[in-house]
Amino acid sequence: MPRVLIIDDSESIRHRVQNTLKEGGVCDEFLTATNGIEGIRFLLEHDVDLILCDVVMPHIDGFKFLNLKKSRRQFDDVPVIMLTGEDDVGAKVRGLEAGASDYLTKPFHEKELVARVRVHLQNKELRAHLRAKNEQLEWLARVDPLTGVANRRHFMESFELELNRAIRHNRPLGCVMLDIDHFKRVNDTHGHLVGDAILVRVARELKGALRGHDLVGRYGGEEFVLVLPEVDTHGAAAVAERCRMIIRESCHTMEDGTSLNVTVSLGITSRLLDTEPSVTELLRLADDALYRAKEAGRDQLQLANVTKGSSRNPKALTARVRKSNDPSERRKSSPATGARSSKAPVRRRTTKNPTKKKTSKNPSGKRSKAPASRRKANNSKPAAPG
Ligand code: GH3
Ligand code: MG
Ligand code: MG
Repeated sequence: MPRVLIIDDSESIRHRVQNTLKEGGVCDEFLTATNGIEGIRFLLEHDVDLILCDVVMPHIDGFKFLNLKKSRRQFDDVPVIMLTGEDDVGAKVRGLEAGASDYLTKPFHEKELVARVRVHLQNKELRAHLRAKNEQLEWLARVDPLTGVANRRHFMESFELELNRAIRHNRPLGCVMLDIDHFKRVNDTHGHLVGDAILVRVARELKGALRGHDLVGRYGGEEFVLVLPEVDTHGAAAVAERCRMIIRESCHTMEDGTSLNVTVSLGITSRLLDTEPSVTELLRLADDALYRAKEAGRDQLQLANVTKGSSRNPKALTARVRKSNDPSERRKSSPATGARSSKAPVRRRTTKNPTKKKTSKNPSGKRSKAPASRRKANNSKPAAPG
């Protein structure tokens, strides 16, 4: 049952209001205060669903009470019905303008009091319901419902914000693109429900392996992207390697008790200091590196080939993206970081089946055209049931 706060300096009115509402069956819990200050104190100390407030009171009157209540946002949703004198139109208008939801003329009619209180309590409940629904919708608009990580749209927005921040403060920003190896086989062999459970587990492991301010987004069906603020390529490779090992070593136990492991391939890049890459460029670099990791045998990470150049012109960056001859970049590809340098000749991306268009996936698993995508590499290993 809702709780009502009655603020009135007249004891007889407080009693009458209380008895009327009790008999009317709209509420059975009451707090009574004799002035605005006492009323605010009760409001701070208790959960209150509705307030009935006299206008003329000693010390803090009804208007001052409304102003005090307005200064605390947490009370915005608690409706106030002002109790005004019969012909005091000015007080009614002033009360409504100061935030009251309604007014009731004294001496009030009992049925009217009950009816108005009931309506305002219902409205309050409806607003609370709407707010909860809105929060749920906002959550759904941001989160991938299967895995609980950011969906692609929200992830891209957050990535953009992080990249702008990194450029503004000239800080590094790591970016890792990760794709589960031979995931189609997992689905084909064990069914989509097992596939879904693996996706959930991989997402959980990624979140667990990262810091609170790192971003994880579901970029496609079985593709995730990590954005790592304050992390350079070397640091991103270390994070990626940790994720690779965690995922590779954890088992999914199936209904029959057997366990299933999956591996992932990862492409790593970062925003180099004094450059202004776009989100699309970083994703493309990470995607290219991921493609090389697939080609080189999967279950590994590869670093993007990128060097610094003039940073202002975004078109210039495309030209700057070339195979790095910088030995330090090559060092980063050494086994010490977990990355294997690909011995395979660098192939231009061509489809095995020329009719199969280059696409990437959305979280529903359906393919859609997108800038970052890759072909399947030739050297396939089965997802090892173990
Ligand atoms: P590769 O190692 O080259 O990445 O091979 P792959 O089999 O992982 O890649 P491919 O692109 O051939 O297949 C990806 C599969 O992921 C196909 C698709 O049905 C599956 N998939 C995408 N989204 C979902 C999902 O939400 N749930 C499940 N169970 N499967 C999904
Ligand atoms: Mg894929
Ligand atoms: Mg895959």
